[in-house]
Parts: sequence; structure tokens; C-alpha cells
Amino acid sequence: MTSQEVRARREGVVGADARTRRHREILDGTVLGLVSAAVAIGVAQLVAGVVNPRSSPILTVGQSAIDATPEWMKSFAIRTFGENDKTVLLAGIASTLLLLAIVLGIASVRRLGAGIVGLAVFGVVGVAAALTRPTSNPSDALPAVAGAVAAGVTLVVLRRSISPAEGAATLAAPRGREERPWMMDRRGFLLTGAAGLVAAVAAGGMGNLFARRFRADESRAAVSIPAPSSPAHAAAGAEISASGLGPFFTPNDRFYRVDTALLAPAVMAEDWRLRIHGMVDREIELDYEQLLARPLIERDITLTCVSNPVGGRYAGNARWIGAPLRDLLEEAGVHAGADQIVSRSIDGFTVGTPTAVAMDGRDAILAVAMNGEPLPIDHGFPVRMVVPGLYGYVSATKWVVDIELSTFDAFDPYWIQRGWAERAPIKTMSRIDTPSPFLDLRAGEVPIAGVAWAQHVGIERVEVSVDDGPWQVAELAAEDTIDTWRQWVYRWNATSGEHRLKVRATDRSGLTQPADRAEPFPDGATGHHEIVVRVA
Ligand SMILES: Nc1nc2c(c(=O)[nH]1)N[C@H]1C(S)=C(S)[C@@H](COP(=O)(O)O)O[C@H]1N2
Ligand SMILES: [Mo]
Repeated sequence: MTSQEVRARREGVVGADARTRRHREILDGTVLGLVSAAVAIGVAQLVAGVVNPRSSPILTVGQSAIDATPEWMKSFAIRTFGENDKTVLLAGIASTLLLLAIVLGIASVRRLGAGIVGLAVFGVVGVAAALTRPTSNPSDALPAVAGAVAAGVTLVVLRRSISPAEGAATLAAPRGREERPWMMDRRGFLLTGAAGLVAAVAAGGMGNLFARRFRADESRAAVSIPAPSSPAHAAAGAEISASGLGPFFTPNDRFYRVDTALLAPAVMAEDWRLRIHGMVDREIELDYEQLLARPLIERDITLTCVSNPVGGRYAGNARWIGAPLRDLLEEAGVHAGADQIVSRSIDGFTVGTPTAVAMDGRDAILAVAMNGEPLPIDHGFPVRMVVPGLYGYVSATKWVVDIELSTFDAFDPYWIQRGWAERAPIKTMSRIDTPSPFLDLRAGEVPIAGVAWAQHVGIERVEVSVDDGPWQVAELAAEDTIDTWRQWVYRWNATSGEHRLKVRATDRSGLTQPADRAEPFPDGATGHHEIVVRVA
């Protein structure tokens, strides 16, 4: 082979290599650019969701673009795209971004520095847009900064997985060593790229969840609950003070929470609508303002979960404000035979309440306030049901948006499908809250105190037994209403040694809590709460 032949062949091969290389550069650069852009947006959305959803670079840059658009172009856009002008703008921003991302990605395959500089420019634009918004805070720059940094890291990591040595293999490199790493790294490169994409989508999704929650918090903060036309009366004397015994009203932040929602649904009061339909003469649809404009009543009601074991904490007492459910149902005109009210939460959870119970004159309400505040998000903001006397799973739908008059035959709600009882009035129960079994007690007077509940029936008597001795009548706090729990105390003359304390309540129907233990499934626990204490 002459030296000329060698050169010709080499050039031919090199020419083919160069073409392949150029294709790969474009392909890899596109992946590089798109994945980095996705990570930038995902991370920026996540940080914005935590800091302030309005500081999302998509919004701040978009808004700045609108502000900078000349008037004639704006009116052209509105004339041409009408209602869709914002969508067109966002689509425009997105495609520009994608295009620039691809260009930067391709540039970084050759020279990483070019990509980094381009990214920095993006970051600066994002920060500038965030900080020049009229109501901006310095922290609004964080999403753009975090997005740019995350994209930078992604770019470097991905770029390295294309060619771990030093940049793209140069044309001068011996062929054997040049091809191998390129081929082998392809899998690594694509896997890393896919991982980046998944992380970006996850971050963005989480950011949007946070952002929704943030907006629901804002919505809740802006709500003001009108004074009830029928206020609750003062709960005078309903509270006994004994250390270890909780307050008569359970503070919202200590109120038990039970629901099937991993993350509490974030519903904006402005968006909330309730539809009452099914077996009714007239469907009703109302929004939050219309609900607040109705006569509101304020009532003290103790909620209890059917899953509460004997001695458990899944019970809480609050002062609620809400619109009577019965009035609404009467306006709708419930058909005879519609024996079940199916209420549905925005997340699809369903509850079935006997129509007769909701209509029998008790204070069944669509509640909007809890202990003097708009309903907390976790407790059903903006609106939940509360029906005195029924366990939560058959009455207390949080985030309620739909009420359908139906029959027990026609539909099984969420927990009924899972075997829990169709009808579940709260069982009469009593609990010892103090002393706690772990307390060091001294001989002498020791108050034994707790709560007892028999919602919508009322507590008649509470008795305590020490070491299986005779039942002794405890002192009862004043009755607030028959819908609330009642505190009680028994002043025990403790002697040293180990003692067994137990409690039982008798309700106004004359029923005394049975000693037989039943598990919560399928319609609520029974049995006496019992503790063992040691007295020095
Ligand atoms: N949307 C919705 N509402 C719901 C539930 C639920 O899972 N989802 N759980 C119910 C149950 S079982 C109970 S005991 C009460 C608890 O109300 P709380 O979390 O405000 O104490 O809510 C009821 N309302
Ligand atoms: Mo419950």
C-alpha cells in the first residue's frame, strides 16, 4: 500500500466517522439539553412550591414576557387567539425553551463550557424576572437559582457519561480506543438521562402538590366566617381541671385526624361547589359564598372514630359553625324511600348517612368553622359534614363536594365495601385520662379523671372501680349538650401498692357500658377502660 493509498483510506474512514460523530453529537446533545431543561423546570417547580408558587420561573418569565410585549402585539394576540392567548404564550415560551435547550445541549457536547455559560444566562434571566415582579421577595429568586444549578449538575454528569475520559474523543485518537468507550457509555448515558427525566417529573409533580396546598392555605387565610345566627351557649362548668386531663374543647392542632388521603386534598374556597342531587325534586348547587350566606348555627359536637379502641384517642370535641343540612335537604325535596345520603369528598371517598338521622332534628351541619377558625385543611376545608351521634365514617365527610340522595340497597360507600357496618351510631364509652399508668403516685388523694361520651343520648353517670371493688359514682362536670363528651373525676384515696382502676358510663337511655370486650371492627369497640397504677 502506498502512502497515498493509506492516506486516502484513512480520510475516507475518518470522513465516515465524522458524519457518524456529528449525528451522535446532535442526538446526544438533544438528550443532554432536554433532560437538563426538564430537571431545571422540575426542580424550580419543586422549590417554588415550597417557597412561593408565584415565583415559578415559568410564571415570572411568562409574566415579564407579557409585560414587555408591545401593545399592538398583545391586541393582535388577543384578536387572533382570543381566550387562548395565554395558552399560546405559554406554548411559545415552552417551545423557545426547548429549542434553546437543544442548541445548548449540542453545544455542550463539544464544549461543556458553552453549555454552562448558556445555563448561567438562563438562570440570570429567571432571577431577574422573579425579582422584578411588583410583589417580589428576595426568596423568589430561589427557584430559578435552584433550577439552574440542578440543570448544571445534570449537564456535567450526563456529559461525563458520554465520554468519561476528557470531552468527546478527538479525531486524532487511535480508532480502537475511540470507538469502545463511546459505545459502552451509551447505555450509561441513556440510563442517566432517563433517571434525570424521572427525577425531573417527580420534582415537578411534588412542586405542584405543594403549590396547591399553598394556594389552599392562602384561600383559607382569606376566608372570614360570618357570625352564626344561632350561637352556641357558653359551656360553663363543662371543664374539670385536673393535671393530665385534656381541655373540654380539643385544640385543632391536637384534634385526631383519620382519613384515607395520603396528602389532604387542597380545595380552594373560591372553587368549591356542592351539588345535592339524586332522589330529590330539585337539584341544588351552591358555592362557598352562598353557603356562608345561609343561616349558620354554632354547636359543640364531639367526633369519634369507629376505629377508636377502648381507652383510645380517636375522639375530639370542637365548637363548629355550619349550615343545617336538613334545611338544604328540605329545599331539595327528598323523595320518600331515599333512606341513604351518600356524600362524596373531592378525592372520591364516600360516606353513607341514614336520611332519617340527618332529618330528625339533631344538628347535622355542613361545617365551615372549627373552634373559631375556618376548618383546617386536614379537617376538611372548606366544608365538611358533621352529624352528632354517628361515627365519622358514616357522617363526617371532609372536603365534601357532592351529596346524593340514594338508598342503602343501591350503594355501598367506601368503608361499607370493606366490611364495616352500614349503620353505626356511636357506642357509649368512657376513658381514664389521668393518672397515667407510668406516673409515680404517692399515697393520699389522687384524682382519677377522664371523659365519657354518648353523643346525642347524653351521659347520666360515670362510675369507677378500684381493684374490682364496688362501682363508685364519679363527679360529673356540667353537661354542655348531649352531643358532647362529659368530663368526670373521682377523688381516690390511694394506698401504696399496685392497683387496677376501671371506669364505666351509663347513658341517658339507661344503658350501662357492657364489660364484654369487642374490637372496633365492624361497628365500634366495647368494654371497660382499665389501667394499672403503682402507688409508692
Ligand atoms: N374525605 C374524607 N372524609 C372523612 C374520612 C376520609 O377518609 N376521607 N374519614 C372519616 C372518618 S373515618 C373519621 S373518624 C372522620 C375524622 O375526622 P377528623 O380527621 O377531622 O378528626 O372523618 C371522616 N371523614
Ligand atoms: Mo373513623
